Amino acid sequence: MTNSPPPPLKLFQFPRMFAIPNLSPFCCKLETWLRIAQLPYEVVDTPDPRKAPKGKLPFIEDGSVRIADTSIIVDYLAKTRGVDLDRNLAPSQRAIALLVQRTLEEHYAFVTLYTHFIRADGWRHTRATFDTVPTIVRPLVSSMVRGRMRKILWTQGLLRHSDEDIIVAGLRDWRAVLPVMGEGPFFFGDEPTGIDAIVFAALATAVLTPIESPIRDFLRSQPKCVAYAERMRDRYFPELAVAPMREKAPQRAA
Ligand SMILES: N[C@@H](CCC(=O)N[C@@H](CS)C(=O)NCC(=O)O)C(=O)O
Repeated sequence: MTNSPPPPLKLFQFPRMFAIPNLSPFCCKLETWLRIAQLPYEVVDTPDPRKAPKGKLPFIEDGSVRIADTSIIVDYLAKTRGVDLDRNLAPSQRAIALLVQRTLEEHYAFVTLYTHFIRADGWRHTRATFDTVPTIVRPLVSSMVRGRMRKILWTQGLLRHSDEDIIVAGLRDWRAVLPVMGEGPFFFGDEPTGIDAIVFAALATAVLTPIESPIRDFLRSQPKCVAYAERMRDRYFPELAVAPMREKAPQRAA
């Protein structure tokens, strides 16, 4: 009797847009983690998160089991597939990784929601997410989703602050994360670990998309950030690699 390999995991996430794995940092994180871990998966495009087990994307299906929340999924895959991307980290590195994760997922992710969905500069680009919705209902659907994001941000608290204060808070996150990030190629040096999926996801939606914000401007002014994001994308998502973005068109020789 031969043991056949388990069927590939199904990854339910928002459809891709722009030249990044996913505009949602959590979907981008999980798909990047799966690629670093070299676990086979199939993507199921899921534009509406309301039917997800916890009402949020991404989630995975493993045979008859559905699991939601990226951190819980990573723990599940560590147990069931024996993959631990952090196995070689020292206790102090594990502590740094958790602090960076909390900064980016429990605070900065809300700033991203704000810059992408609420600020006019960002929304101008993000609204293209709804281009696949039939034209007749598109304005209704996009304003419903934007309204839901506004409600999430108000309940969370961020939206009670001024635009300037929210931007300052987001910049502060990066000013805390960047000094603990190594010079590469990965966050902790030569080997990728779980935190790379998280940092790449947070950076990609800012520096590798056209979605404007003062935070994007700051991150794009840091050569380390752009190089890291492009390197991660080229390595794990070669199908999405494009020519490096330039802030200004190259000058012609006189
Ligand atoms: N803690 C969750 C967060 C997932 C999450 O916030 N997903 C967002 C997209 S980035 C979502 O589905 N939002 C839709 C909504 O709240 O309506 C995880 O790690 O998976």
